[in-house]
Amino acid sequence: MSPLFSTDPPTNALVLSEQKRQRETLTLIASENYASPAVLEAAGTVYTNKYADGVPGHRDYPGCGPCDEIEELARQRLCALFGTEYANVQPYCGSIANSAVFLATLRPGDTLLSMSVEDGGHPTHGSPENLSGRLYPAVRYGVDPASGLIDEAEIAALAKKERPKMLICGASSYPRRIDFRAFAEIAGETGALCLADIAHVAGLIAAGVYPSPGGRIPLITTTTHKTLRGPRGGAVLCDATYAEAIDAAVYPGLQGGPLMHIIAAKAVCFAEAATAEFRGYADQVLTNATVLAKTLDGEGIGLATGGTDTHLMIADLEGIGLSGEEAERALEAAGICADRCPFPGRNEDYVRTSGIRFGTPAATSRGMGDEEMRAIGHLIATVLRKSGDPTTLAAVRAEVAALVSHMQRTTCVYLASLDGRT
Ligand code: DSN
Repeated sequence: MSPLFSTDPPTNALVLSEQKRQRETLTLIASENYASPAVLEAAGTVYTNKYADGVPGHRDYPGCGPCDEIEELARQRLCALFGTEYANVQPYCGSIANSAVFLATLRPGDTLLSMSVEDGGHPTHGSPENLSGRLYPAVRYGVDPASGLIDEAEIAALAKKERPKMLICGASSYPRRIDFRAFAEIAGETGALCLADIAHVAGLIAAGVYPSPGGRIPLITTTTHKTLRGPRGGAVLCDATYAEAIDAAVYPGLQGGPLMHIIAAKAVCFAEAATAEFRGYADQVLTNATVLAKTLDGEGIGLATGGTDTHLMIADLEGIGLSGEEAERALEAAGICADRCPFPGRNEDYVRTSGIRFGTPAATSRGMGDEEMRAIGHLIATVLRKSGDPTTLAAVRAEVAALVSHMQRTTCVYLASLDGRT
């Protein structure tokens, strides 16, 4: 009997219930993944008991020797992974990492130039509903409505006109490569600071299958749990000149004590991401996305930009006559988790969208490859076409359950780490 079961049966039951959900359904949410058993183990260690406010060597509490060492290890591994001079691994999440960069480098009223949420950007890049947009007025760029692509010439013209203090690149729903070199040049020509938020593609960059902003863009933020496949959390990477200001912005600027157990898990994640096995994984994430996109295309389902060269794609629901919410609900009923999103270039909000986002990082962690992606593409098409037919949804759910159970037995070590719990 586990300690959790004997102490708190209701919570234990809910953990098992989430484990069952994760095992029996297919996750195509582009920002989700499965942390490895080693990452989960590190996240559950006694480091959770320790206060270590400050940075290694300069803490506000005694007894921080092992904390200093584990944080230094994580920092150095992260710098090596992305080729940057400095890193702060304390941010609790990506939003805090972005806020730390703003706090370290901007004053309230300074303007941002960033991608609009409607076209795939992130709310913490200056949306009016987010603190970032309240403190730092944002001018937004989008994608070309016809091609769905970021238009660097348009951004250069906007930057020249608006003279923002900071230019941000990075997105939550953009299926193509971001030209970090072009963003660095625009920032250089217009005197703007440049921030690359690589939360979505960090694992792909670490594996060398996606271009890196390292060495070009002086301020980089990321999360650690998406393609990077670590614990939930954030980090800032930067040139050494920003190190002190970033540290002070994270603590005491925005946070209290760092989550040392999560920093330990980040250290494990950064070591895993430096392996040949991880490079193979990232390569397969991209192959799987291409195969899934081609299958959807073959089924007559349109995709933003016509496809993908990342881990994600955005399907167009307009021709099918479904809203994003309706598609999301039907897919969930069929055992497939994918999230609705505004279709780029249509100026939609989240109330009624005509896009749905599919990503392959989690499915690839379960050992799925080309064959499974083709099968999944056909199942998605069936669900979208017959979303109102409960019999079809139940039949697809059974097929999905069989597929994920097969993968579970044959390849996936990730969800297996929870086996044996009662
Ligand atoms: N919420 C994340 C996503 O789903 O893309 C971004 O932070």
